[in-house]
Amino acid sequence: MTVNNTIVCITGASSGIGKAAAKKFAEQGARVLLCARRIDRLHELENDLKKKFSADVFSAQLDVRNQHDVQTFFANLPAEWKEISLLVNNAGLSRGLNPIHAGELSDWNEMIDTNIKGLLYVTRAVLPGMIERSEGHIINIGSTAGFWVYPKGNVYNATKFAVNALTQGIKMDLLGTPIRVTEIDPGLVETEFSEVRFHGDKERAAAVYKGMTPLTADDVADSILWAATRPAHVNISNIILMPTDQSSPTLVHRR
Ligand code: NDP
Ligand code: 8X3
Repeated sequence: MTVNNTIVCITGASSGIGKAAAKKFAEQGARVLLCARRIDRLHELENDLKKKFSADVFSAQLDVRNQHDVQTFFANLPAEWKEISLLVNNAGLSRGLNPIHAGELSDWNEMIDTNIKGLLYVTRAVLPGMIERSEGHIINIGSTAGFWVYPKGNVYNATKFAVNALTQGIKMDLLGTPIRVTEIDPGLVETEFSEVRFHGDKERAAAVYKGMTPLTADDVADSILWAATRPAHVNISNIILMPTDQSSPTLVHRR
């Protein structure tokens, strides 16, 4: 299937995997609808995509945690941006790496509100249009953290296990429709992810990838594009991808 001229909505497009996916899809001629809280970054990306690929881009400031804003935003999209063919539920984050008895409740709430509830709000707003038009694809960004729990990963792990359950559940509920549902599950990817997890501690974030070669955001974007461009009768359920230097969340080869 081609994504040329189709509308691809990517949440969390201001950084990392979402930003790399926006580039990849724009390069393929998709019309990209980009959401994140940092609108200045989205405008920068929009200019870049327009210059490099003459892309059609719509940028929007959106906090996926805000149920009302999500509903209003998707309900009021301009007519020429309403028919979303591919939704990439990418917005997400981890906060903290503490044992459960020392966890920050605000960190827990932020992860649950973003990774689970945010994904649900956006999906609920976009899916009815896909069902009405009998076309569409939802790609959720899960994680290896949604397959294997690791020490101190607790709530982040739980949110990604939830994404995994929701991906399976959405696919079941859509059986009999042509809508495809996929989850992409990366291991270590060097983005702003660890800096966000450690509340801006760049040194601690850099140590996560020290002495090993992590995945890049571009590697993950490649697999998103690949899943999206299979023939219409092929539904890629999951793609688990890890760096060659990683064999489980806790087994990482460092030089
Ligand atoms: P980044 O921190 O680089 O990017 C996260 C993106 O999510 C940003 O664009 C951020 O935008 C957006 N975001 C966060 N909270 C919200 C919100 N409330 N509303 C809207 N957008 C939001 O990290 P990654 O690119 O690595 O992360 C992307 C996804 O990949 C996440 O779901 C993460 O869990 C997952 N993942 C990451 C891995 C890794 O090792 N890096 C591995 C496996 C999965 P803004 O702050 O502008 O709102
Ligand atoms: C991100 C990968 O292992 O840091 O989901 O949780 S990990």
